[in-house]
Amino acid sequence: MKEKKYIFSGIQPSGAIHLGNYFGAIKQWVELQKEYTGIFSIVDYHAITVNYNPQKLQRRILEAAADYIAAGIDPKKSMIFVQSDVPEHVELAWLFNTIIPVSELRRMTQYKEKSGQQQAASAGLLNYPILMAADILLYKAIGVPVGEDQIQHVELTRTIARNFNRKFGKVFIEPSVILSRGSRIMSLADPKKKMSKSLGEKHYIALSDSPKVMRKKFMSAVTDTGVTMHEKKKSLGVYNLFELLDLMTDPKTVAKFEKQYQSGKLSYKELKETLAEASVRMFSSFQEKRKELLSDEKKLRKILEDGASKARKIAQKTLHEAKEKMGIV
Ligand code: AQP
Repeated sequence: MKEKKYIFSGIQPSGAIHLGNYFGAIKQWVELQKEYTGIFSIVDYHAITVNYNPQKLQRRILEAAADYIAAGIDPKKSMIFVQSDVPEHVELAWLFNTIIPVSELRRMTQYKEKSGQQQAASAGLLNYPILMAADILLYKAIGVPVGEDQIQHVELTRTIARNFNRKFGKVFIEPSVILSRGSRIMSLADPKKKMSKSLGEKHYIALSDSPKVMRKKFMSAVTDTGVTMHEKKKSLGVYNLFELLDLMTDPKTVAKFEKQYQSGKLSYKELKETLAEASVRMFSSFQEKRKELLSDEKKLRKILEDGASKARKIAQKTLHEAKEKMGIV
């Protein structure tokens, strides 16, 4: 029998899913599930490593589940589950805590950036990449489809797998990063920064934003940042809008605006309107589907429970192997 190959990825239920999450992660999950068994988690234990609102967490989890499915993740082909429903993730993370030097964690870019925004960064924020390594390695996933910002964490995951296998015997597979075309979408309001939920509303387009909001956000997108992309000579803001144009429209439209740009006659208004219309069109059926899914909370919860029970079977087996090698069982 042909052995099943898993890919693993996740999104934090820390806010509305945006164009960065979509093009960097979810869009490629949908394509990859044709070839692999996808294991797609809603990583709530990651989301609580920074300040968050406990009253909103359950709603955000349900919304993320609806987002995954409405975007095209098929619960019959892939496992969709909430990370905290599979406690093996934290148990394996603890085992990994014992084999990774603190210095490796301190040099992580995400830790440096996020700890700078917190009054007192939690140990959870420092240990975030260990939990992420456990998320991936529990399933012996061969690939991790993520955005560019997560490359460093996947590399650390590979290091953890290698260190463990060398020290205790082979259990884990070193996974590869799978990157898509839109692996680094920048903020609309501050294109020097990556588009991110935590930056605030005006920085991102949520897939669930109303057409009115999408138009407003695109029309206010910053274009002149005074900083140019070295090779392309476009400012960071314009470069980012062209990236989105490439992802959301057709080659003819891109060529038209490139021509305008090259001749120094780019109409920012027309470019932004084209982008706004393209994103309204691209996510209109997604939004209908999402609304429908959210109207049946029980059904969504059942999908998450089923996903967790399938994932747990795999997770328990791997955790047992790791504990055996470590002399714990
Ligand atoms: N701007 C982006 N461009 C491309 N990919 C992106 N991803 C995130 N932002 C971009 C990818 O989306 C997946 C889920 O990431 P996450 O839930 O960890 O989100 P994040 O990176 O934490 O996103 P935010 O919006 O920045 O959340 P907050 O602000 O709460 O931390 C990952 O594969 C990520 O690479």
